[in-house]
Amino acid sequence: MRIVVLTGGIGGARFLLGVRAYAREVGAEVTAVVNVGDDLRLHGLRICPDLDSVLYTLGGGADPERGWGRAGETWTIKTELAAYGVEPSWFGLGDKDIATHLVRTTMLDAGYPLHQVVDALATRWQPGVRLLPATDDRLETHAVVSDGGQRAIHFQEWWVRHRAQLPTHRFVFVGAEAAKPAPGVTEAIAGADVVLLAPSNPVVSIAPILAVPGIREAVTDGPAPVVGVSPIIGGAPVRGMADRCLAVVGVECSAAGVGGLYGGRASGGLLDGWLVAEEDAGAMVPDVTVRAVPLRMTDEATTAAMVRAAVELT
Ligand code: GDP
Ligand code: FO1
Ligand code: CA
Repeated sequence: MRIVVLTGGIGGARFLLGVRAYAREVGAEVTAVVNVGDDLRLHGLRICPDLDSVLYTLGGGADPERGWGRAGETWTIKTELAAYGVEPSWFGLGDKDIATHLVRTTMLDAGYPLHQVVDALATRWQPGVRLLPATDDRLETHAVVSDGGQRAIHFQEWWVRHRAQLPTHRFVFVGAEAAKPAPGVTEAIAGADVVLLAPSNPVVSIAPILAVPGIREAVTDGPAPVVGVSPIIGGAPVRGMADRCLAVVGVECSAAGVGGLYGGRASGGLLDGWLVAEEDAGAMVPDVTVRAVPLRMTDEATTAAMVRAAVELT
């Protein structure tokens, strides 16, 4: 069996631990297509938060409390940069994490495409699943906000600096129209037995992947059933600020709201199946098979059971 997962960072990475465990049980191959809309350049370095969260989590090197960055991190460089008064002071890079950004930036500047850089980093972290960036091309999520006038700011400034609190009109995926799927992405989707949407942020993790021309079409027109997993339980995100992102796009923060945002495949959307938490049993999405199961990713076995339920929904 071949499983393709569309995923963001922390929520997606935890989900992939369960996908990998399930895949080992049944002998399946896993390809994860990872969001790059959060990426930015800082201090001359290219940072890929969602790719790194996935790589570190699957490789056993992620900080379990923060969910981003490395376990056992130190912050000498951050302190030194602050002593120089260098901005942005609101985005902290750890010393160990910086080694990853150095390797990546050196390779990119030497002309390697991002997917080859991911392969090189994966040689160390051995994630046990195939990792593909959604695109090798520049695709950056920006938020159009009002603070005096109307302007667009980078997603990280919106999320980390302003904690998603600014009055926000919309998100723009800068560069998306010209971006191409990274090599292997549409082929993996076309060859999949099931496509899973991780319980990632639908607005700023999954939507930027689908904004790459060709990816949404590969999913909707492909042979594989598509099953999503709700990141919203009992009307709230399990962590993070998906509620604020959903408000920007005018969608109710509920399992049914996010299911409706993705939409049923038979009605021009994406989903054949939608997994919601037991708390949300009874949630309905037109043209979609909805099932309620425990959706808290407390450990790998529970998460693998979620994945099994998702696969068996189709
Ligand atoms: P990010 O890119 O680091 O923000 O991570 P993702 O977009 O991949 O995932 C963020 C989402 O994961 C949030 O909206 C959370 O509600 C969701 N999430 C985190 N933990 C859990 C969990 O245990 N169960 C479910 N269903 N969703 C979760
Ligand atoms: N999140 C923060 O809240 N504060 C930070 O200083 C911060 C630094 C950071 C550095 C590298 C990295 O890969 C991720 C980092 N994050 C930080 C997390 C990240 O900005 C967001 O959680 C994600 O982009 C949302 O998916
Ligand atoms: Ca993200």
